[in-house]
Amino acid sequence: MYVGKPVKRIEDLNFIKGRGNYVDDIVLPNMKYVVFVRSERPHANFKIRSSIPFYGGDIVNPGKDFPIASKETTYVGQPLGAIVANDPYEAYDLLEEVEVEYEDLPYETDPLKAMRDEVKVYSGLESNVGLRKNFEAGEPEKTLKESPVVIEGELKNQRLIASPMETRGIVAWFDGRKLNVWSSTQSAHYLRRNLVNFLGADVRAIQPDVGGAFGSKIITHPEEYAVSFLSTKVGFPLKWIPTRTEEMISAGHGRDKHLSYKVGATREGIITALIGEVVGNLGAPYQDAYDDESGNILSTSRMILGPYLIRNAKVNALGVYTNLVPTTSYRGAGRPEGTYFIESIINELSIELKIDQLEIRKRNLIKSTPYENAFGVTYDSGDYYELIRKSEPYYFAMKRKAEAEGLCLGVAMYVEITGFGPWETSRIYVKSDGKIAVISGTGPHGQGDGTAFAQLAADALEIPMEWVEVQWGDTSIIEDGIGTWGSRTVTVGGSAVIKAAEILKEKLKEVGAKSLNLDVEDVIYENGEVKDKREGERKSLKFKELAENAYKLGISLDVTAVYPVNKPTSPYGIHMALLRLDKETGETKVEEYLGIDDVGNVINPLLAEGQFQGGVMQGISQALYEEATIQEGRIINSNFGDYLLPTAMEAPKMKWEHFTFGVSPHPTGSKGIGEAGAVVATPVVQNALAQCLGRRLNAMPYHPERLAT
Ligand code: MCN
Repeated sequence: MYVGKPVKRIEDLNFIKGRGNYVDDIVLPNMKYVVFVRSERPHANFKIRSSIPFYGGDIVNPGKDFPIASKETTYVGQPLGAIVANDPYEAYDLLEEVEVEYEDLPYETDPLKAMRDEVKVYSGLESNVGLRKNFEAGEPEKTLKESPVVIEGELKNQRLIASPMETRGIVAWFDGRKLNVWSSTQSAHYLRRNLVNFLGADVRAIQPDVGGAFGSKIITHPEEYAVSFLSTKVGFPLKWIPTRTEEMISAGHGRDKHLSYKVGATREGIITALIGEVVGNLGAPYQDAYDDESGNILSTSRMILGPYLIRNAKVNALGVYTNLVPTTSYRGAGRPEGTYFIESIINELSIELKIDQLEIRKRNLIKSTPYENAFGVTYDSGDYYELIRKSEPYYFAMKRKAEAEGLCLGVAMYVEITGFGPWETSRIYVKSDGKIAVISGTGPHGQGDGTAFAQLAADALEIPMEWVEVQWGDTSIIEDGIGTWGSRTVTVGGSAVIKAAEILKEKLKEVGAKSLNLDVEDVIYENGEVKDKREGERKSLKFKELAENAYKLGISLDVTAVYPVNKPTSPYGIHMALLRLDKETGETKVEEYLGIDDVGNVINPLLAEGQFQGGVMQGISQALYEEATIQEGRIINSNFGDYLLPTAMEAPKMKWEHFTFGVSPHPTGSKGIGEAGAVVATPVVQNALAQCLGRRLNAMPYHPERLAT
């Protein structure tokens, strides 16, 4: 059995040996380079004057401002058109040949102001409010009025810039019949579908190695549409790779949500009512970024109830267009914001009512699972009290240490939803020499799911892992697929692998039975062999013989499984940290961090713990370091000198514990962990600071100047 073991990543050897193959490594004969002219104004009408061939919106998308703006620009960094050059250096030099004449229009970057509709962020909009949905359950107004304790306030979850090591990038080559694209994407299949719709051409999309994404490479960005379109026109391959600053001002941003709230409670700290308004900054209108009903803002609003028994609640959710880069999914996509909001609120109650942080959470916890929260989200399985019980020894030890050493202790719980559908695919085929190819419709890009797929396939087929070769990220090797996001890959993609392996086993039995001149009912599949199961019989065929015979018998060992998914599954956990705060200078350092998660079956603890650590670092970073700083409609810290990312120096000592009180209904029994750390670590850190300072905190990131006394 491989599942459950800390098997080392099979993906890494190539990278260690410097054999990674990223988009920028792809060089095709006669390839030329694209660079984009970008808006320097947040909102303006514009005209282009160019002494060289210029491909603007009138060519790429005539009569529309999307994906390339043709008349009206709506954010700084928006692509206004492209030029083509022989090499990247020439391309940037040639930018000088293009002049943009702007006629400025009023702009708005603050969603709370934009929602008043005094300034239209794009002239084609009826209203800047692009999304409005209300969630209500029980009697929130009445209960709030009757509550002995009422707290109210505002919380801001700032705008973040996903900062994968590799920027986006695309190579596009139209070979006369088909468009071939290589893109740094989270899903080759999703990209292919979008390009087919946009161009009406046959498309093969390939995801080479990808140096991280964190959600920012799900949507098809304007540049990907434009370069693909141009390659069908110019007759040679095109490459586009943005600079880091271009990436930071034009790839989809994350978070940027605001909550105003009123919460009622008893004097014992039990929440009786929650009324809130969630306002999400959509940024400039860009359909691809947020046409999904289950998107970020709704997810925040529905998950704001956390793992707590809150039955009287009302949340108005609004998505507001502004003159900033569109926001899109960023690790957690709505669940971190919901968790941040409720965990900040419960922390405030703990400070106000002087109730211990763990105790107040315990008092509010849901009683049992499955549980449907007041806004209709199902928490499928688990034991939330048992989790608290397991966490108590750790918590009290950390509390003693905090008191003894003058450290700040922060706690937060979370429940989230992962493993989204609607389906996923896996294809498995066996070559005549017995080697097995496992292909997934997903698109991992750093998480290590390839290793997990090999473990799952090897276990399901009862064979050594070394026989399995895992592939993904090419629309020509599997009929279709969804992709990697929403911590779905091992649970949904892995379940598709198991399903394909089960289908394959039936085929192998058929081959074995025919080879042994038996009925299928007379054979069993065991340890990679087909055996005669009748009493006293010993005849069997090894895997390699089965593979060879299949070809001779004219039986294909090439199967594809589609695994449908109706409902997400719900991991949950409790995290805590010890933080050192210098009250005089405001300097902070998270010293110790502990996460206790229930993510169902853990397929590979090494991979899962790696995700825990990475996610936690991103969560800590949101609390302490990162923020897209906006001045006069533009982002002024669009480089790694000014936009603070954590390094290994900022990483605390981390410990991860996991328990399986609830398995998911999928064949893997797993729940996702790819986002959990980023979902919960942010409030853990803010809560530690607030507990130490004894006051409410609501505006991250806590750079020293915001904390210094
Ligand atoms: N795993 C496991 N047991 C479980 C759950 C997960 O062993 N019960 C392992 C899996 O085998 C896999 C990893 O943990 O190796 C994450 O699996 P999963 O929770 O299914 O999440 P995904 O693979 O779908 O990853 C998506 C998630 C998201 S949404 C973002 S954003 C994110 C993240 O993963 N972006 C990342 N982690 C990232 N890690 C890297 N290096 N780069 C990114 O861009």
